[in-house]
Amino acid sequence: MIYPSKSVIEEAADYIASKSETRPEVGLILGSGLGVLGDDLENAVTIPYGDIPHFPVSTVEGHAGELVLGRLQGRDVALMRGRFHMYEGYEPERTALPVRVMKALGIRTLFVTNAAGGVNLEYGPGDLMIISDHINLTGRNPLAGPNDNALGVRFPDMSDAYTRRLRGIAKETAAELGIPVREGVYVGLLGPNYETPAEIRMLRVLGADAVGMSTVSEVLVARHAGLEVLGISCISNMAAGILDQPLSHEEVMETTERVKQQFLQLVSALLPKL
Ligand code: 6GU
Repeated sequence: MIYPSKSVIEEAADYIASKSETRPEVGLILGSGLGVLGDDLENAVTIPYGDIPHFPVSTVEGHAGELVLGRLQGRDVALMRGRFHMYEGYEPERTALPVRVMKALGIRTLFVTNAAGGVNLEYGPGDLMIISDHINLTGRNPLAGPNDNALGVRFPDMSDAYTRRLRGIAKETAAELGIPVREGVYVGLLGPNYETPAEIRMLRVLGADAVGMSTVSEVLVARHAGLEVLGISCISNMAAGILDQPLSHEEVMETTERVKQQFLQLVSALLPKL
C-alpha cells in the first residue's frame, strides 16, 4: 500500500469536515511559539490532533498539537498549531500528512512558518526571513516510494517552490507595515541536535541563510500536490559558532515570544492577499 493512501487522507479530511463548516482556502502551519494566532479566529473550531484519524501527535514543547478551523481576516483557514518533525521519529510522509489532508479540505495555498537559526552573518535574533528557496539536507524525502498519480506527478518541479508571486506580496506587505524582512534560503536538517560550528560554516558555503528542522517535507508534499507556498522564518537565535554562547530551546521560545506581535501582524495582513 502507498502511504498515505487516498483513503487515509480522506478519512482524516472527512472527520475534520464533519466538525466545522469552514472550507479552508489557506492552510497555515505555525512554528514553535507562534501558535497564538489560532486565538484570533472567528467561528473557531479546535480539533486536537489526537482526535483526527491517522494524525500523529506532536511531542515538542511549544507546539500545542491542534488544528483550528475558522475565519481570519476574511479568509477561511485551516491553522496548524504545532507540526510533526522527523526528529520525533515520524516518517517524512507522516510529517506531511496534514498538508495532504488540508489539500483534500480545499486549500490552494500553504503558508508555512518556523523558528530557525541564523546562518547569514548579517542576520540577528528576531529577524523575519521570507523563504526564497530551500535546501533539503534531511536525508529523507516524503515523496520517495511508489507515486500515487492522483496526488501528484512522479517528478515534481521545484523551480519556484516558494512562489515568487507570494514572496512579492509578502515583501510589499511588510514594507507597508514598516516591518523589516530578510529574504533567504532555508536549509532543512533532520535534527534533533543543533549543528556544530563546522556544520554551520559548511552550510554557509552551501548558500544557507537560515537552518531548521522542519518545513522541507511539508513544502515538498505541497508542491507535489500543486499548492502555492509562502514561507516565513523567525530567526530565533544565531546558529552555532557565531556568537560566544550555547544554543537552547529556551532562547528559541524567548525570541519568538518577543517578536510574536510583529510576526502575527505580518501574517494577518498577508492573509487577505494570498
Ligand atoms: Cl541553530 N538549528 C536548527 N537546526 N534548528 C533551529 C535552530 C538551529 N534554531 C532554531 N531552530
